[in-house]
Amino acid sequence: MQQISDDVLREYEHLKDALNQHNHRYYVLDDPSVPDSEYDRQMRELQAIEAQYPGLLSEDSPSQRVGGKALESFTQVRHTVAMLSLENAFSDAELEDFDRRVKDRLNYAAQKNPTEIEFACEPKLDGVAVSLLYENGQLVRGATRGDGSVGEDITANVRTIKSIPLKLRGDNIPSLLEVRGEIYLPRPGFDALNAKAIAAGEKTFVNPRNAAAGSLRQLDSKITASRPLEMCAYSVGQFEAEVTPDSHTHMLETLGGWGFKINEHVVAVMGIAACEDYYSAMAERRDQLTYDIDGIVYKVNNLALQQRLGFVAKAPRWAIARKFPAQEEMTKLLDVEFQVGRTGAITPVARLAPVFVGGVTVSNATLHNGDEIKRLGVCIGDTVIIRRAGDVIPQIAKVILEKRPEDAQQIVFPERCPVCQSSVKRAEGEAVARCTGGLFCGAQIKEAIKHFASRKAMDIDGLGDKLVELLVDAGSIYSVADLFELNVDQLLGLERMADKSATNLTAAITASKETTLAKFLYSLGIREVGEATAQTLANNFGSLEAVIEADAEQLLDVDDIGPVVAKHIVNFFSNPDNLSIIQALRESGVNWADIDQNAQASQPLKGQTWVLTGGMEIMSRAEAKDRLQALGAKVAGSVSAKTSQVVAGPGAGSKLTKAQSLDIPVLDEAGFLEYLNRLG
Ligand code: 5U1
Repeated sequence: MQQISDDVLREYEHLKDALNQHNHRYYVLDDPSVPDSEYDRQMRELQAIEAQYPGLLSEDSPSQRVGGKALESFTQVRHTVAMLSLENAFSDAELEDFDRRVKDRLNYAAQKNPTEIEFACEPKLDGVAVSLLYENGQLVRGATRGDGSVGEDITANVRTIKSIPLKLRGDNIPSLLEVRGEIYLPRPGFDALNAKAIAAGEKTFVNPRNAAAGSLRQLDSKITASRPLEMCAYSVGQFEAEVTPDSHTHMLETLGGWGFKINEHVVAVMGIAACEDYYSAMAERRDQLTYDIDGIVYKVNNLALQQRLGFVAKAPRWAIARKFPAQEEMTKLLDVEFQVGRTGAITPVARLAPVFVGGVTVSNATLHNGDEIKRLGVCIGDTVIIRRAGDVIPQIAKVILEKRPEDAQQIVFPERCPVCQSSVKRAEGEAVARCTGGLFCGAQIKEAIKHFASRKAMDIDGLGDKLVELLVDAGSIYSVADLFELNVDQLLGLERMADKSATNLTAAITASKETTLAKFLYSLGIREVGEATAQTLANNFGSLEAVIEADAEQLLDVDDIGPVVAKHIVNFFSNPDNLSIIQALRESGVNWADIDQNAQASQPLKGQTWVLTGGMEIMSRAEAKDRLQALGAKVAGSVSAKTSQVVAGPGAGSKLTKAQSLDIPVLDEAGFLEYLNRLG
């Protein structure tokens, strides 16, 4: 037996605890406590000790998250407490029936002062149900649901999921605990996994649920370890403990204390009407979540009442799932059109038989590029699965080959621009094919003008997409500079343009001449130069002349500007056509105040990241963002431990809750305005 000194043992236990704590903060609380480099250093130290003293290695060591030897097959597991499924409700009326059944069964009508039932409401994550068994705080088994009575042993795989505690934390650790929950793949992880599969020429997953299920079904747990799966706990099976929570929400809090991730949107409400409000609120937020949910689960919150209600067949009488509209549906690909964008990019767009998916009727889906058409192997006439999840545009996730009709047609990518007939070229290493027509291409001209006039660019009120198309088609404008030459008579010649609208539009065009350097740079539509990069350029160079004169080296010196962006900027300003349009714009009176470079040096919010959430009543959100960026701050869309400050207005939701849980300072709008005033 190898001798191990007390010092080594102490250090080993200390490293294990510290790494478990970092994992918990990072994967469960979303609040990293140390930089990755420090985590890696401690992990290497732990592994060095384990290599030197193999006898020390235990299954709850954080080093064991990487996966082990591949299995031959999965063994079966019998669930001591059956894993139940849920009854579904598809309407408010069905939900109200559920409430009535619960009340009838509990004999509510006979009570003197019948109150409403308290329900726990929680999102129904779209993943794979699992059971995790802990004996004296140690994870000893992970199993799939299977048929509810018998599942498969996936212990080696669940060990690799970092939000699953290998050892319970905190006090009052139960002697036996079986936690039930959902293993799921957040959408960013799903997108990255599919992007990797596409790059490697492999098959992609249709949706995050299939990807999570496929990842858990791996006999080689190293593959599971490479997938960014997460797990949220939502109930318990076997339970022998000294603590006895009296409600479902209290049970979830207890599980959270033992180290499990609990969904951030769980709430308890009184009565079924409040459940319906919760459903509507979550349906609105569904697109903003970073993971797929397919409904809301309602549970009678009081555990004693749950017990009284019991089960029917395989479902509890005390719970129900109210489903959301499906995010995937089948439809037919009727045709493919090729659209030409502002930069000449040619995008194939699928025209579909209209289908209701993800809460809206969809009749178009992007096919991205020629590679995507090949990868999907899709033909016109095919039956396809459309997926619409989150804010993203609908996608064709899969072709159902068995349903391919005999007259299905191959999709041929055009060699000439469908608008101007110029040749179509694909630069080496790029997936996108582009029209080479530049400003001779009517489509590129229209898109460039639409972008120029858009709200975040020159913000020309009343100049919508349709009007731009009419103006270009009528030959009234050929470039953005022509906008400033437009007169009321020209506008009145257009379809359905009345006197008042024409006068308003010319006034709006004149008003847009007063702008900022950042907005002007953004409005030029330089490839890869979005709002944030335009602001960075304005902040760093101070004047348009300085940006035009900057060479690649000077651009690369600026934070956040990489070689590709620098190349596009240099190319844009070395094109004489672009320079003459800029000159014409300035001669028409487009102007801004250059940024004082000395003031730049003291940008008081440089290095800070701010998040704006909820409504704003005095200042618009766009204005608030501009002000913050001008003061040097980054404005981010989500709250993390790196956020410096949150501004929360009425209706702020999960971002505010997260900021509070991370102790990030929060200002309301009045406080924010006062703060800006103080900065001057
Ligand atoms: N959020 C949540 N999902 N889900 C699924 N809670 C929940 N509860 C379930 C299931 C099958 O079952 C319990 C009611 C036991």
